[in-house]
Amino acid sequence: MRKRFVPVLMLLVLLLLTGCSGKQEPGGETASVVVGFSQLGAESSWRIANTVSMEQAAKEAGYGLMMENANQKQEKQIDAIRSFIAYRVDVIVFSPIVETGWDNVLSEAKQAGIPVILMDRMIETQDDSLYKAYVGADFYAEGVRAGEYLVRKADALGAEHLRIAEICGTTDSTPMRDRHRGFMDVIGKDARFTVIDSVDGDFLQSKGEECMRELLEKYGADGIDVVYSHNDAMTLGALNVLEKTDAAATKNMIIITVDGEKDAVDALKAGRINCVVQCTPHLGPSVMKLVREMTAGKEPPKVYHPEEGAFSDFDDLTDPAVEGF
Ligand code: GZL
Repeated sequence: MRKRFVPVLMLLVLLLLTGCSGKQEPGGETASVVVGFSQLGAESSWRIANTVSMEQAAKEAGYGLMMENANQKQEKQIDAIRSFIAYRVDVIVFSPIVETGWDNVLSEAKQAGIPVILMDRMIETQDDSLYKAYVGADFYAEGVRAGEYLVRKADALGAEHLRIAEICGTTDSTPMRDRHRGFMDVIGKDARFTVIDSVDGDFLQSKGEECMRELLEKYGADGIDVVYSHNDAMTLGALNVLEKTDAAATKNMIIITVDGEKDAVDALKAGRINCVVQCTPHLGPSVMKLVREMTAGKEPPKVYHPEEGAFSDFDDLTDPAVEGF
């Protein structure tokens, strides 16, 4: 029997045992609302904080949460969504690891009458009726903030030419595409900046280290003036390599990162990083508020972006507001 049918079969048996009426939570109590949540993985501190936020918010709302972790595999997310449909959850929430390849399974959810909330990342589709709402960052704005910081820094330094190495997140994911696009729209026409390379770090600290080794082999520490990295995990990995290789050269580099986890903000305060663009992982309460509205028959807003900003070496870093998650 093909692997994919086993989870569905198990759920169908569970359904029969529970008399197909209310949805039994693992603990046996009946939850008023059950949310099926496909989380894409556990690749970074951001993702782990995001999972905790969802679990806590579901608990506080009194909702059952069926969470499946896909460990960075899109096909596992698709299988999880199919099992949520078989279980007849009330709402499906998922963070799509990449933007494409979702129409079929989301059409199945739509046919089953189960609303879908996209959390954290978007999908590319011609049919936006396949999802009810998107809750997550405006990644383009995050890229713009990174670019605007660099322009301000170049102005302050009187820099005539800066060579930029970009370490990108998971290819074809929304944060990777839009953090790049927003950044390039700010610096791309400014002759002072040259992006010498864009490499794929997949949002992983280990790959951030690998990328940095390759960049140093290719350009040398003296050949790189700016590192723009799409998340803190990759940045901290890259910094480990940079500081071991050429601490002096690293000191003169401009390091820009995105997420705002505690270790990155601490590195900003220690002068190891120059700018931290915020991207909050605490999306659980906003998601559960939407679930509450939708299960009460209200039409939710199609897009919800949390408030976000940035910290940098232009700020008073002793201000208690300068903190990471
Ligand atoms: C952003 C999120 C990204 C983070 C990374 O909302 O999708 O994925 O920036 C995480 O840390 O891996």
